[in-house]
Amino acid sequence: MTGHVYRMFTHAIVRLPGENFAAGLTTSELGRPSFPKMLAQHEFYVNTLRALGLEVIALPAEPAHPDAYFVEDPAVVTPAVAIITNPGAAARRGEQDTLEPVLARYRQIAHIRPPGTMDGGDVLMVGKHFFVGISERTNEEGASQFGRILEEHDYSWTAVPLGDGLHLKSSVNYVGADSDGADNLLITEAFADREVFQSYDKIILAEEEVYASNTLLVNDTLIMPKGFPKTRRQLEGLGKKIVELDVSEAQKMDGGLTCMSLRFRHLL
Ligand code: CIR
Repeated sequence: MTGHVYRMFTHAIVRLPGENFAAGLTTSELGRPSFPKMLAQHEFYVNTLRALGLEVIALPAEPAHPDAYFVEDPAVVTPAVAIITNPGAAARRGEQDTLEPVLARYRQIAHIRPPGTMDGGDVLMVGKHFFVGISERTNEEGASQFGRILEEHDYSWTAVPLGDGLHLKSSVNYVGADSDGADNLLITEAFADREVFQSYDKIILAEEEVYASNTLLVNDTLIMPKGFPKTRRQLEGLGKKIVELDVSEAQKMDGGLTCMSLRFRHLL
């Protein structure tokens, strides 16, 4: 299949982690995260986005919502519309309220309404097609509402029941077109056989490196978590610039690179 001309991002929204970020939801058993380390890693992340040419809008922490710096979950930004979600975890509902006015400066707004739930971490955009994970956070109703909004804007979509993992993007991410123009997915072995991903080229993660699935493509640079040498070698085959970032503290909170920003192109 032909590769998509990658739409360059011009902006990113991030939110500072709050002092109480360790009170967020997590299933990981990687130990208690450190706030100073988290802040330093977050700052490095923001500086990396800036170095790649993005204007970064940094929102203040939300003390009532310790997971709110994972801004990817309460909203999904497409070129045509920003969709404000109804986050799947009760503790995260409300994070979207302070994000909406910021996004309204850049996009028409649509909403996922209860009983629909959705986390943006379940939404993978590949060109004009969207894969939507059905997970503990995103229910069928949330996915259908999202699908109807997409269809109004001429996007297509496919539901992907998850089984394993927190979000769809914990297992599969788009890592761009290779030199032949083929679109590539970085994907876990468990997902690689799924019919829905059949038409893509796939880079299959080593079992011990599945966390590296959460690699972020920004303007033809791949930002990957630090310390996954096999995945790095695999990604080098795509011929893109690669930057490794230490996100150990976000990982302890079940988050990663894609979760900590909302990237988009400002359409003038
Ligand atoms: C949560 O459980 O909701 C947060 N601690 C982690 C969210 C990570 N977000 C993402 O993968 N998009």
